[in-house]
Amino acid sequence: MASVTRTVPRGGRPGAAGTLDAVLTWPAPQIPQLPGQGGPVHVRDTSTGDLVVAAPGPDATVYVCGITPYDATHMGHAATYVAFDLLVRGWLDEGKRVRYASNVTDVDDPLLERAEATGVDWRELAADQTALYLEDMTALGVVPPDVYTGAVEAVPDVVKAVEAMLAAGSAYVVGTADAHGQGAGDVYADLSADPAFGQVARLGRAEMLALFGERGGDPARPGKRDPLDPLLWRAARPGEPSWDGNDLGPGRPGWHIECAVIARDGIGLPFDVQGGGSDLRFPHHEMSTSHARLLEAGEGARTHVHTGMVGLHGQKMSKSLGNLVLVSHLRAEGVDAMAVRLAILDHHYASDWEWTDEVLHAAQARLDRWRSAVSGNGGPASAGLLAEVRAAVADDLDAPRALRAVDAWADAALAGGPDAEVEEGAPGVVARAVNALLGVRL
Ligand code: 5CA
Ligand code: ZN
Repeated sequence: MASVTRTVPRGGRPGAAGTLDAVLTWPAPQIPQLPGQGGPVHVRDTSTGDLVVAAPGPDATVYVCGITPYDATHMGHAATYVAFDLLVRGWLDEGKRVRYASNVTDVDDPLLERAEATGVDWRELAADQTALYLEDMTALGVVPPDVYTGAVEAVPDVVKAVEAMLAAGSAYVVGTADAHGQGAGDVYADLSADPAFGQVARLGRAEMLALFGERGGDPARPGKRDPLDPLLWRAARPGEPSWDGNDLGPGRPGWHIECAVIARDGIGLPFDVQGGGSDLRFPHHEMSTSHARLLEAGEGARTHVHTGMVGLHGQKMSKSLGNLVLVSHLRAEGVDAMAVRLAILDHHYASDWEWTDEVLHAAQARLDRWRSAVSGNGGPASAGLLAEVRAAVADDLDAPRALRAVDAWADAALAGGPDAEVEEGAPGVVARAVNALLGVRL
């Protein structure tokens, strides 16, 4: 069994090797109090296309898929986490008790391949990149998850879940040459055990097969009952990290079961919203929702919400392509993280968009303008603006609409003039609203 050490101290840089500080999180931003309360937050459910109330009950639960820490944090990641941060802020403004869980995929093929290619220990790579990510999220003012678990920490619970699926007949073993010990093989989920499979992405079979092959699946693996059946437990191979799998034999967890188990243990099943980028719709969320249904013989996420892809030079920004703009690089260049956040918020979360220098310059100019608009003691009335920003966030997290409203208020504030109506204290209310609801500190 590989010895598992991780060295990410709370909110800081990796410490001396050999110490496991498993409390992965970052400092919570202060969320100012606002007068009144927001209405119910609606989001677009990507499985049905309908606009739905994001959390119908008094508690609001969300699981957002976290990073695979081999190159963090590019603008696509940042946009995705800022989008779900608006959901959390909208819910808090609505008066919900929010429970937010997320993961770090700190054992997976892409991470191990990058570590191998660069000659860095995979644990060190994961710890370094996770630490950078924590700093980036802190700088961007993202509200941290309440439950934040690495795949490594989740291994014992994944093992139990896979054993239960085997016992229930919803999983099976495919033998491997290298496997030894009791399990003696890789374990796959049997998708035919889940009649609801396919309802998240609603794709045809050919498209599912193609995407499964492109995004980490193994449709050509001999011995599977269905080419789409996803891996739950990978038996140990020489040179790969592995953990005690109890009856499964030594190995490591599959990707989709990791998120199903961390969500179940962190916020319980079913939960309100499963979030991530649109690249996770299939197979990842289709599979993890299917696993969740089989684990509890019920429901996984009630609603799926997916962010659009941020591109650079006409292609999806991705670690594998290497066309990245990193938040940490911008920060190192002295770019204000609040300008980065405003650049993201200038796009509706569900649309695909391109990162350009122009986008950032426009955001910097807007930030300067807003800051001067709130610098006085008095300004145009604040109540209408507060209501409009609240309504925009509640309406499928429509950040661009909220930005236009603040722009209009700032224009009026800066125009001033002898006939201008001046409400004492309005700039303070506006600054607090922009901070609490949009996460932009002025
Ligand atoms: N660890 C898995 C999820 S369990 C993973 O997909 N990690 S990731 O590092 O590749 O991506 C982290 C999050 O950022 C995911 O929600 C992913 O959908 C999102 N993401 C990745 N690239 C982009 C992009 N170019 N634009 C928008 N979101 C992106
Ligand atoms: Zn995930």
